[in-house]
Amino acid sequence: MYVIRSHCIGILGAVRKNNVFFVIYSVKKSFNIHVKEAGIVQSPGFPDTSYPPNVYLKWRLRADPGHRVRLDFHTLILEDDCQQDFIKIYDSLATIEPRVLTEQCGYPHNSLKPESTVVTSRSNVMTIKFNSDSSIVDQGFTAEYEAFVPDNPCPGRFQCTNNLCINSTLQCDGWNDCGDSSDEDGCTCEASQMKCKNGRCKPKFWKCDGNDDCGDNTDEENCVKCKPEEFACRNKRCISQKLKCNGVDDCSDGSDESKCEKSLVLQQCSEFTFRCRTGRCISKLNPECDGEQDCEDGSDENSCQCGLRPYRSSRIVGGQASREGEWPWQVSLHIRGVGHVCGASVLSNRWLLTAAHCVQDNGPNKYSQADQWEALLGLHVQSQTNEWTVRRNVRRIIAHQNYNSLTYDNDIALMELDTNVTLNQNIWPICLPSPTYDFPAGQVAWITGFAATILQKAEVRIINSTVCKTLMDEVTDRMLCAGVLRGGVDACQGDSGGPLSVTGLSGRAFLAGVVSWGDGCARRNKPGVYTRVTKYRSWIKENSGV
Ligand code: 4AZ
Repeated sequence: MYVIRSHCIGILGAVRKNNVFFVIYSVKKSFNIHVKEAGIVQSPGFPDTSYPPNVYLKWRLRADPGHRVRLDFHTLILEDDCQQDFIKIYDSLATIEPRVLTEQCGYPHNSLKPESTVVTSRSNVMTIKFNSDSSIVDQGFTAEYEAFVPDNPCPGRFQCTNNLCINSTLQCDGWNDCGDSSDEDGCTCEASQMKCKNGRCKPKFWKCDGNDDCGDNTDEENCVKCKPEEFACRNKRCISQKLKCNGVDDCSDGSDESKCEKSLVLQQCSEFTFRCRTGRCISKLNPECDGEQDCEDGSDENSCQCGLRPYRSSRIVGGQASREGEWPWQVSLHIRGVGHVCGASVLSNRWLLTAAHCVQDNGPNKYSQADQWEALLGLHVQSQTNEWTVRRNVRRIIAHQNYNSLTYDNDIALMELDTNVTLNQNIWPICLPSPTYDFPAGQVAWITGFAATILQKAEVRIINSTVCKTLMDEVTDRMLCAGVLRGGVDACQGDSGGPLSVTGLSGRAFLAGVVSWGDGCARRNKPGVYTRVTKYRSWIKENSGV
């Protein structure tokens, strides 16, 4: 829905000067549109590139007499300063201030799909004016317009309080489709739903999944069977709160001592403890590369040249396009003569990690052969290499021996480059989590990929495995689900093999998953499924030495 291609308008001249190519924009254009049914307006360049500086565009939308015009913004990513870059919407033909319906600028935080902004005219004419200044450029906007008859604004559909029309089946389904929640007010919950204290209905399987789905946290209350004065161990035992952080492993899995000031060296290891190189285990949760030495031998802080962006660039681009150098472990894997096919992550100056399904032969395509591949590291925009970009041939591909092409179990593969790369500000390894690293449900994670020309990023959340198993077919313990259950944000085909990055408390990024599979892309209640990297820590070490 977001990938609506636009033609580039407004290039007035291209000048070559000292071998630098300048494109000069200066545009003033008006469009007259007769609104019969629905259509789309969008800023030039959207969604692939930034909108140009110094544009002034005007769309005049005119519906038949007796109708009104409705404008629904799907994406809005403009400079955050309404003085310079803005959209103004007027009711009627003349763009005079008393006729202004609204002014829009800035962008909603970290969201690929902003809450809809709906504007309706009082007459049958609406004028949209878009201005941009000469300086910073953001991604732009896309808005859908339609004409309606005022006494029947949403024929066959549900009318939200904010005047948006939505499909009637979306009413009372637990999701805020209107943007103002009016489709979820006053609902009677179905058998498969639970009733929140605030009156909302939510799917029952969301109870106790670590996310506040109700909005008032009622779905997360009374989840643990421990009494209020008790502490819930990760192994499900209940112990007195008083025993927490008392220097004794009362849970016997270390979890009552895992988030304390001092880490404990434990008598016995468990699936929740960190194993130092000496073989002894410590109680601290996720101690690796957190800047503090917790193991006596310091092994929790060894091999920590990873996960921190070495330098940060200052260019600010809003929305889903990432900044240059923001994801220095992202790799674009190309098939010779074809181009980008899959993503991968940098593990070291010689090794990449990707998905096994990217490197399977497919009829005449011999994707399992190393000489078919080319790895592009430090890339920000496809087909635009610069001094930081490195192209390497692939020496060896090691796909997991137990990869199952039917279930996508063990969807993981290593790629060895033919020569080492020099790590730089745009090429940097991501940290590998130890087998017991905890990525709890509800934690924020980032997906990145080259599905569009500029490296895209999107914020998702780790999803509870039990919940995921009810939503997706055959999710094994070696898989991890992440996404936005409401839909609209997800990884997709060209992103396969790429990273699911999670930033730890230390600010370092850890590789939680490898983009693997899904039931379509960005569908409601169909999260993305990722290879759970913690399960492959020793396999990676044995096969690559990393
Ligand atoms: C794919 O075809 C693919 N929505 C990758 C990820 C997802 C779906 C499909 C997740 O490679």
